[in-house]
Amino acid sequence: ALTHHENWQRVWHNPTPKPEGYDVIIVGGGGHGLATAYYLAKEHGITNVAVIEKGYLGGGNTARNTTIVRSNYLWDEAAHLYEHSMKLWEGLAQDLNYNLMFSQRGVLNLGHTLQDMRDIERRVNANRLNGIDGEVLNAKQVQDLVPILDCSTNARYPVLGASWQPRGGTARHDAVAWGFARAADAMGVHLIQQTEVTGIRRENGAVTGVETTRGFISAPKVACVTAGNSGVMANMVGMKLPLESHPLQAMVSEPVKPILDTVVMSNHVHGYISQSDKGDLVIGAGIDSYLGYGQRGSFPVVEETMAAIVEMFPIFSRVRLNRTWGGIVDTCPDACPIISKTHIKGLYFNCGWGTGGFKATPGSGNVFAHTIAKDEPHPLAKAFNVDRFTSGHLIDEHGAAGVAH
Ligand code: FAD
Ligand code: PYC
Repeated sequence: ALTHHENWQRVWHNPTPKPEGYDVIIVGGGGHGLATAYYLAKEHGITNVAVIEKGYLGGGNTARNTTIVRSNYLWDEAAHLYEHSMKLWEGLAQDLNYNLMFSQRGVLNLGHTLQDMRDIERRVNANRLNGIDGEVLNAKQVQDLVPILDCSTNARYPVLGASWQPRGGTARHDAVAWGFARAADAMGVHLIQQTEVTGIRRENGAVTGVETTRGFISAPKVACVTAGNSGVMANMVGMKLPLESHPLQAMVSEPVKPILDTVVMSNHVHGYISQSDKGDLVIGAGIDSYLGYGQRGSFPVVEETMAAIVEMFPIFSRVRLNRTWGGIVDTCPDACPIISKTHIKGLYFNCGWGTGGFKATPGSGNVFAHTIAKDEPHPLAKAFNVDRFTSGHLIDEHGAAGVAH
């Protein structure tokens, strides 16, 4: 059908890099990099910006995630950051004039043991004290919300209850990248695809630009937003970031009629599932435990994930799986991101979002743009400075991470 649609208007330009350079170069054209460019232009009036992407826009983890959006993190610092993002999500489609298919269908985090339920109660209480919506549900309330979930007492890991964030949900991941890209491009940002950054040039302790597969491009500020490749970027300037890069897999089934109208996550049995508007069951796995940069994972993890999903939803045992894929996630020791200046003047990192950064896309871009524009951390980003790994002020969010690692 597409063959008859010729001469479509480009949604963004395809510029060649400016010989005179830019005020800011953003390395990485995923959701976070594009959001950063958008807020730099929109909120700080900085439009002489290039986003340099080695592949295509949004082709990294942005296009590979299971699209779950929520803000129910335990500690104040993280809760405020993710809730800032949630508030931006709530107006983002209008702001970008782009249908992001943002759907606040609610997110359930299931509890299968007494300790799970204690942790859920603690986190929901903390969320409510921070003004974030959340409820503790018992097994009957969970069953009422999701009739097809096996809540029987003879399940191998019976459901004892759940946390419920009604404002949580899903969004169309590609649309998020495309919406930010189109809006940034319209304000003059250069989106430079198929161009890999291979080095970061410095003089007298300050950044002067980046080496790329299309030659040198100059800028006094370089911001790396490269997810699973952030360790590689840091190596270019002899820095070691406390990051591990792991494969994380997801999969979709064949499309089926509407059957699941909320998001169900279980860290204990370990699987999470929602249904896309197209009808596919969107299913996510735990990380593959080995380190690597290949955007694929191992088969046993797929098998274990399917076992977990069928354990919770016996009704899905005969649904056929259509596709599986992997992304490379950058995990930090405290399961929180790094949003930071560095000891090199003009060099910034935004990474370490690991298994959970999709939900943070607008908030991350918003606070990172401030950090770059003002050369000082946004108040919500302060606690996520890389210095916390030497000061010891870690923010342990392993309990709230959607994926155990
Ligand atoms: P990316 O989208 O990966 O963008 C980084 C970009 O940098 C890439 O496009 C890459 O090509 C580019 N790049 C790297 N090196 C270079 C270089 N040298 N030169 C130029 N460009 C370069 N999060 C949630 O909140 N909810 C979820 O449900 C969820 N599910 C997930 C499921 C899976 C399977 C995976 C893999 C991740 C999931 N996540 C989830 C995490 C989420 O996807 C990421 O945290 C988030 O998308 C990161 O966005 P980003 O823009 O930083 O990274
Ligand atoms: O962080 O909510 C999350 C998540 C869900 C699936 C992967 N990450």
